[in-house]
Amino acid sequence: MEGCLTARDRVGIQDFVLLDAYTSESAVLDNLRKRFNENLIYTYIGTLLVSVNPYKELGIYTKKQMDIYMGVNYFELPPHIYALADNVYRTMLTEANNHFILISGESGAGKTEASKKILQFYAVSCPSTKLLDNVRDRLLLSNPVLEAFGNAKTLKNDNSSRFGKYMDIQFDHMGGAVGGHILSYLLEKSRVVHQNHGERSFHIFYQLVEGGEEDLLRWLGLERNCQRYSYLVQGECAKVSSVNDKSDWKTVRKALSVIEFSENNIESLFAIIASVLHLGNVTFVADSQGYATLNNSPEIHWLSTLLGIPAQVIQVGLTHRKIEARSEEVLSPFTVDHAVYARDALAKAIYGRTFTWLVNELNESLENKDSSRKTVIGLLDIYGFEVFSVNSFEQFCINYCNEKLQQLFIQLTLKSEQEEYEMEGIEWESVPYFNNKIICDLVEEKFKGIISVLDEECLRPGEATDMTFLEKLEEKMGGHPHFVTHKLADQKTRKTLERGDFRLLHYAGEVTYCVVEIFHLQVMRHSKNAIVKHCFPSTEPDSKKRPETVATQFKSSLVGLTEILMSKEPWYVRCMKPNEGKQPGHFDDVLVRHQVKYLGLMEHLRVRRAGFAYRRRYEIFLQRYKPLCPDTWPNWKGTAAEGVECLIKHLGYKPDEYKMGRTKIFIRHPRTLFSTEDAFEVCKHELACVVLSATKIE
Ligand code: AOV
Ligand code: MG
Repeated sequence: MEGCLTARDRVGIQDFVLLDAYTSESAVLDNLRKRFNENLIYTYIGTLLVSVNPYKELGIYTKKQMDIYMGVNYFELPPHIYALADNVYRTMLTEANNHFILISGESGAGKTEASKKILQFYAVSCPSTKLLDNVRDRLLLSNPVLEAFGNAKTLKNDNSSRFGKYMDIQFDHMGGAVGGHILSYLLEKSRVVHQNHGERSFHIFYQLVEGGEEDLLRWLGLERNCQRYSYLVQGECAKVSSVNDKSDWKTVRKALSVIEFSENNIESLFAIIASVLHLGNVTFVADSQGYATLNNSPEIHWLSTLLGIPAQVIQVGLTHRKIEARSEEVLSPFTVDHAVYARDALAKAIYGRTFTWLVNELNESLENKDSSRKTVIGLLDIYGFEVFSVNSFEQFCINYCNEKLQQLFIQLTLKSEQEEYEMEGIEWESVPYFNNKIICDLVEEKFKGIISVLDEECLRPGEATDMTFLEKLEEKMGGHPHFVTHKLADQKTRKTLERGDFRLLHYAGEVTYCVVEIFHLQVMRHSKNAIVKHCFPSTEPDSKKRPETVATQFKSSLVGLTEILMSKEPWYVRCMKPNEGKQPGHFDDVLVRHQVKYLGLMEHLRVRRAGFAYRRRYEIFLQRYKPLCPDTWPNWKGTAAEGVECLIKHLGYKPDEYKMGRTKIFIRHPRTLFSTEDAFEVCKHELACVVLSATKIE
């Protein structure tokens, strides 16, 4: 009977670490389900926040809620993304160091929403002055702009991020948000020219066509009809019920003004966006020799006007390849197929470079010119793990990126945590876990990994084909437990694999990649395009340098990202999807259980439950809390460890609440530290009063 249930039975527990019964996967799942059914989407594992996408507005992101969570100890209120944001912020201020929040989970799990909630929380809770408010507005408005240009509807998510984003929010020593910096990772450019059924291109195109002012559209030569543009109708779903392109257009337009994009820049930006649409409508016919020719169509006129390039250059550029032979340039005509390919490559290049330019402009606008010391909170919101029926180069990169972040999570939590206990001489029964390093290595290892093989094959143009690439992979990866192809598979698996595929067993599930797609894209990329040169003269890469494949560039950028993250204190939000149908109120046990498994939540919970939530070096702990004990205040004569021992005896810590390591004290529950911290605040206040009255007497 519902009435007989205790509150805990009904709503579950809010931190998996604190209760004894919650160690089995089923119990964790039960708890998540109970809470989800009560609209409680957040649960803690210590300081890690688990979030289950509710797919509906819950009314829990109001200003009132923000006020409630501001400056309150983490575990005193029900779990919330605001509690995490506030905790990170206050830790940053007290310890004066840098932090990052890693938001992970598969496509549609709620990462981007979580990152926006965190940013909004800081916008409201940080100190406010006229200057700071200006920075705040820019930080907030960078989101709709980036989403318009970098997000799109996919089968998994109506607002799917098609680029990786890492954003630093910079704070001054008073906690004011004074600036920001955005790093973007590999935009899925292929979406500009091709979308799978049920998917769209980037939002901005539809926003412009649906919402753009009459004058603007006339100036750009566009009609208010998405169906007119070949690049917008590949997925046959230009309209999405959950997306309002018209009102989003207004938001983006306004955001661009607040961020102080000049009218000139805004005009150029939309001229380029429109030119991509015109480009998509350019068609070719074969002449008597089978070479591509162009009718002098209106598209060429518009391209020439909008990009400021003579029509003649465009016509030649779209139908010929330029070959450099002994300092001479020779034109070689394209076949129709090649011309179509070159046209699409041009559209992708134009869009990709515009996106890079946009991020640079945003960064300029967010830059904090003051050179005084700052601390930062980094927000990492990338594209989530995804599997489609056909998986191409983009999925390969996206899933590799997720693999790397899972590895980082493992290194920073499961691995280093357990190693630290050992190093500190704390008795510890180690918790086994699946280490996905083996899959990262399979992809990225020097000379042996998939990316290496791809590079090697790309350097043999003419000789190498997608099939020689696959054969090389089979040769090098044969027998690897996470790699399989038609040839390598056992009989049962073989039936599920095409000859031109390879399958990776990722930490989050199996994905079958199409070799043709991956290989073709890499090889063709090196063909230079004269029109792009015209549009972006100064950004052409140094032609003397050996060209790098996109995969290698991406690998290097992920190494860079890992370095950035490793230098900061980590916090985690693990997002989960309750069902595949984007439905509110439906909790699919099998799907959630799968995520609990691969996200490593059980292992994390086991380590957390057996371990210690907080640790501090003896010197730091003693320095901060010594006023709480007459024996350690103002100066302690012995070693720091002895001082801490004396101090915590005085504070009445029970033996099972802490352990003394070689260099640090380990505290089991955060609440122990919180009560010490509260006592410290009272003591600080009393000390301040004493000092104040002493100065008054003087
Ligand atoms: P993602 O970032 O994790 O996917 P999003 O953050 O875009 O996923 O979330 C997908 C959709 O789920 C959103 O557009 C909302 O409709 C809904 N949603 C997510 N979080 C919440 C929440 N806390 N409250 C209400 N609705 C929510 V991807 O970018 O595809 O990996 O590449
Ligand atoms: Mg996203």
